[in-house]
Amino acid sequence: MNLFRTITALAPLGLLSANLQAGVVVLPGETIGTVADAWSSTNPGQQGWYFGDIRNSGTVGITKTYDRTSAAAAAAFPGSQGSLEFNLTSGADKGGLNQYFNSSAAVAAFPLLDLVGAAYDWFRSSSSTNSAGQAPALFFSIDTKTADGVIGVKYEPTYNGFGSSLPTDAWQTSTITGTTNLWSWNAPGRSWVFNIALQDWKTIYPNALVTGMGVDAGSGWNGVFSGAVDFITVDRTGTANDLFFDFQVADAAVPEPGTLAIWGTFGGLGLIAARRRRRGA
Ligand SMILES: [Ca+2]
Ligand SMILES: [Ca+2]
Repeated sequence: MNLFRTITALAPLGLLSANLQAGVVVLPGETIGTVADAWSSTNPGQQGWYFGDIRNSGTVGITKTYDRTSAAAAAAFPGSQGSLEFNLTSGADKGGLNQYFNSSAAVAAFPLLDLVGAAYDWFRSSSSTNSAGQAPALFFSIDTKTADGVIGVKYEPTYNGFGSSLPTDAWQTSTITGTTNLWSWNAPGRSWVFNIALQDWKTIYPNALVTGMGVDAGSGWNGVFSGAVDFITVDRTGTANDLFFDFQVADAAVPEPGTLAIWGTFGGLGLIAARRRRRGA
């Protein structure tokens, strides 16, 4: 777990960036999108991601503890493993991985109306002692372009068919579509409402821009949580603008900070379908 502590210790963004960028690999073999989206091929960096809102003893890092490796990653980098691991020691802990979409970022802000959906895989270890309905969530930051300002909307499995006792010790896929509920913690007049779907937010804020996204866990949770996230997909209008991120440690050797890798690349929704086909096989 030295790697984990190292990542935690890098919390000041500058250090984190420097170390992550040193080992970044752009995952070849998957579909690269339009030129506008192909930033990863010329500016691999950390793919726009940064660790955010890590509180108290919470730790978040790209580790091999809960491996999730796409077929393309396995083919391109034999032996590589990894996912984004979360470890929270108490209800006061929190941790996340975020990125902003803006004109200077890896991905530019885009109209909410162009957000078709998203998907991510998450893992809850049975060693977790927090509420059985809690797992890492996926959220979007939205500039409403109204007096309501910037809000956040969040997907949580428990509010979308996974119930109050989530599966443990096995990777799960959550898929967000137009009818998926996304709750907001700060939308004026609509916060802490759990039945507002993505398509409803588009109706409420038709001129809004999606200005960022992230995955997070904790804050207000009780007990210990151990789990992970991987395979984040964002489905945008058209087939060339979709995003896919596979968090990997670059090689099979014990990694040092300089070898940390975060892989991001772009593919169509075919990736989701392909994954499902493979799982179903
Ligand atoms: Ca699409
Ligand atoms: Ca991975």
